[in-house]
Amino acid sequence: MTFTKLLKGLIPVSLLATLPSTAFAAANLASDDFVGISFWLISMALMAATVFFLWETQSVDGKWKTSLVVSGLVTFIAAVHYFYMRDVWVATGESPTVYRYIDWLLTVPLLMIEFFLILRAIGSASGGIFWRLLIGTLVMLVPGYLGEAGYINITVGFVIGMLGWFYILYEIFAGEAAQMAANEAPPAVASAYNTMRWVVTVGWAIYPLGYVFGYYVYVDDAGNTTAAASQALNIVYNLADVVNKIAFGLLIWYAATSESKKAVPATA
Ligand SMILES: *C/C=C(C)/C=C/C=C(C)/C=C/C1=C(C)CCCC1(C)C
Repeated sequence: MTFTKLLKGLIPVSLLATLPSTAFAAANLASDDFVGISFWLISMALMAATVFFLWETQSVDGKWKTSLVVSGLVTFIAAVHYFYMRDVWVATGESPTVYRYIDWLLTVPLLMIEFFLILRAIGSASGGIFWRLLIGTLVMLVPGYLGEAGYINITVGFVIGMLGWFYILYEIFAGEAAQMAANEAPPAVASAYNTMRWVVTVGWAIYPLGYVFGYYVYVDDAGNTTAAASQALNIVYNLADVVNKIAFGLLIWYAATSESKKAVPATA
């Protein structure tokens, strides 16, 4: 193993060493606390996925490396948040929404930019694709947060957020990104792109549905989400993140490794 290879392997390991300590959760997780257990399971899965994606950058062509690094950043950022959320949950029996939003504010734009990155790896994707996807995510998330945090009306925040999401869906199903994928993507990339946009449609629908259930359906007389609903919502969000962050990253990994394998060997 060469020195640079060793160095590359050390990067993910040293990143993980910076994870917050979690002594409180470790000492207090009850064996029937399924929300806590799901936080625990998913945090481990996210951490393992991070090592995997970063490690695999070594076996793909240069132009695919950025996509895999971004997948690894998404699971890394989420893993750290899950460590915090797990500890807060075990300590208080609550999971403040603000942690989800801080995570989303970083990971969702990165996930959207993956569409731009894989298109850039196969051709010359325009900067417009990048900006439209980025702005769409912010229009989706920021009003959602303002609504949940009480700065604006809950319904207004929800409606504007939905428009942001629809704007993203338009771009990846019918806009410039979709046209480029249809015209230029080789089969493995086209199939990954197609599955990725269905993840953004079906997998992502879980979060606005959670908003509807948590604020309109399962509310007590004071207008707060009931405890049972908030437990169920946390488990559902946690499982959703497995699909939307880990499986999404695996789709990119599939496109990247398939394309790298078929590359013509260098003459040397
Ligand atoms: C890894 C985390 C992901 C993929 C989170 C995605 C979050 C959303 C798709 C949130 C969507 C929302 C709307 C479409 C309307 C307003 C309320 C939100 C922010 C929950």
